[in-house]
Amino acid sequence: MAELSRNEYIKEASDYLRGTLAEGLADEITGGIVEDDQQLVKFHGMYLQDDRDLRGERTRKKLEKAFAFMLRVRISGGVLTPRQWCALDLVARVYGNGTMRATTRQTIQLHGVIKSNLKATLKAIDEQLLNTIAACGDVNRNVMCNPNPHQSKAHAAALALTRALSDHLEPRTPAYREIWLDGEKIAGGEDDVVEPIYGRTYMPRKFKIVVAVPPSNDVDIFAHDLGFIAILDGNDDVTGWNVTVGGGMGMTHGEPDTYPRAADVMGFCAPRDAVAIAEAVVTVQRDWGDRSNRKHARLKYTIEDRGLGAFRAEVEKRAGVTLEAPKPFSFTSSGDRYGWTEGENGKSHLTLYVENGRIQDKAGGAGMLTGLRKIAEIHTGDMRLTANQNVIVANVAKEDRAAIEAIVKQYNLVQPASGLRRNSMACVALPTCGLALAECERYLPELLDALDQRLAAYGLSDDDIVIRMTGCPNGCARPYLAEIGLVGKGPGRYNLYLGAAFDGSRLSKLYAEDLEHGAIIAALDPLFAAYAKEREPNERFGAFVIRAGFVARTENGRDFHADSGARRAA
Ligand code: SRM
Ligand code: SF4
Repeated sequence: MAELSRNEYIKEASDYLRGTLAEGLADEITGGIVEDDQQLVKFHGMYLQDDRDLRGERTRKKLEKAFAFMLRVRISGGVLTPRQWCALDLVARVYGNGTMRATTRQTIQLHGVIKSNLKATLKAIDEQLLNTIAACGDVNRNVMCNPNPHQSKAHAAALALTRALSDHLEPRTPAYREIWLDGEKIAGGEDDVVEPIYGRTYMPRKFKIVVAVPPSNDVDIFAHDLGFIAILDGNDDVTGWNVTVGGGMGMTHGEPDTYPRAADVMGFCAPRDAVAIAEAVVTVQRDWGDRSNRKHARLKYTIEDRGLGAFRAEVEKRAGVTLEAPKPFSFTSSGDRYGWTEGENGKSHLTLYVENGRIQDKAGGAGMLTGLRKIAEIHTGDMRLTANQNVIVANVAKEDRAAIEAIVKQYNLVQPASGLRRNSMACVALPTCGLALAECERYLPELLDALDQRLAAYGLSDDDIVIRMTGCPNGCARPYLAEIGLVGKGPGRYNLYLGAAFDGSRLSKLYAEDLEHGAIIAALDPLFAAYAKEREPNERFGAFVIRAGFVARTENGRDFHADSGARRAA
């Protein structure tokens, strides 16, 4: 048997995720924590990071790196009360870097929290009945679901399942309360008592679940380890769930054994069986997943290696449920609906665009941080985070609408001008992400300015085209499911992927490598020109580039690295 990865030993020896975190927290000599604890702290929803903009200068001055922690809150389905919103906003301003980061998984990240402020931050979060447990680490992460409140009946069922899955699969170790909230120390215990689902070595790797309500695929169901697609009857009641397994984005440049994969639809289950199916999928992956090679440890590789049939049979056996054949469903888009929508419950909902998810006040620009706080201070409904890094002011009472509209105007919470920008996402990357190879969040707006000009020249400004960028191939903004995907290769250089489906159901393919700013525009410009001239009615950009022969179709993850081979002669 292959040697276990180092993380497996760290987990095994950690006494259910305690490690030496408490001691490390008390050590005032360094702003960091020891290496093994850096792995364990992820299970508590935190990453040790350093400001990469300051690395060179601090090394020259022989100073320790500018360490600070990133905290990720666990927010099932992305739903927060206005009070919780205000509390997170305050924590971000007092202990963080003064911004809130809406993530691609419907959570809020706080960056820049120094070690000595960690406990105070986590206490403030706990006071709002929120926590950061399992927001990162080899466990089930934040469970996502479609936040569209205008479909309230179906959404209510999706959110209820989301919360049930999140609660059921939350780690049970008392370590979090003990270390961060001065909880009582509860010693020892057998695996089946302390962690009945995970055991002491938890999952082989991160695990992600989403719930989608067609026709919206805004959670990108095919990008995740496990998914549930609501199957509705004529009254919008959920009759059951199609179960998807084996999606994932992460890959490494130059290593074709790693690849993004679109999830398979494994079967259909009744509403009462969904949690049991989820637990069985988790435990099969717990036992079958690769614990020696972390690059091969996601469920997508287990399914590739063992086959979907064998995996399904084991899940059915463990859950005591026979899955039915998948039911028909149809998605139309993976984006958000901006602006006001009217709900079935007589309330209104306002979806606001957040540039790359960064909620901040900009000098002379949009006052997103203050504006959203002002809204939350008077709002009686809820605040919802979308999987596209945007925010919905949901369930607005009729009498509050005018006041909220006035705040939107006052703080310039404007809607994006172009169809490309409406459908854009960028990951965090520099300066906080330790894995970034190129700029992302700080660069995409500039690139969009240039691309918008080209689109305007061809009369395409209003066309919805999905573009996503990441600073490395890990795929945090799900770029391989974007019609235009840009993936950091090195400083100022990106690989260009094309041909994914607008509804998120098909992966893209590599079109060109190592492009700098001018080369990206030069590569896309003729495609925009051809699209404007030659597209068929209602044909999406991702479909057009395949039909027109610019790029080959990707059937699944296995052929992702195959030569696109279809580039059209000029
Ligand atoms: Fe991610 C690692 C940020 C969603 C795939 N991701 C990281 C880290 C923690 C870097 C690290 O390990 O040191 C990044 C922290 C940056 C920072 O400074 O904040 C990071 N990931 C993010 C966020 C904040 C991107 C964003 O701009 O919104 C997203 C937070 C989600 C959340 O709230 O939980 C985020 N990451 C994703 C997604 C999208 C999704 O889940 O829908 C993916 C692709 C889906 C998937 O998991 O396959 C994703 N992140 C990764 C990977 C590659 C995993 C793999 O299987 O290979 C890594 C690297 C790793 O795990 O080793 C990673
Ligand atoms: Fe960092 Fe890469 Fe994820 Fe971007 S995609 S946040 S650069 S790990």
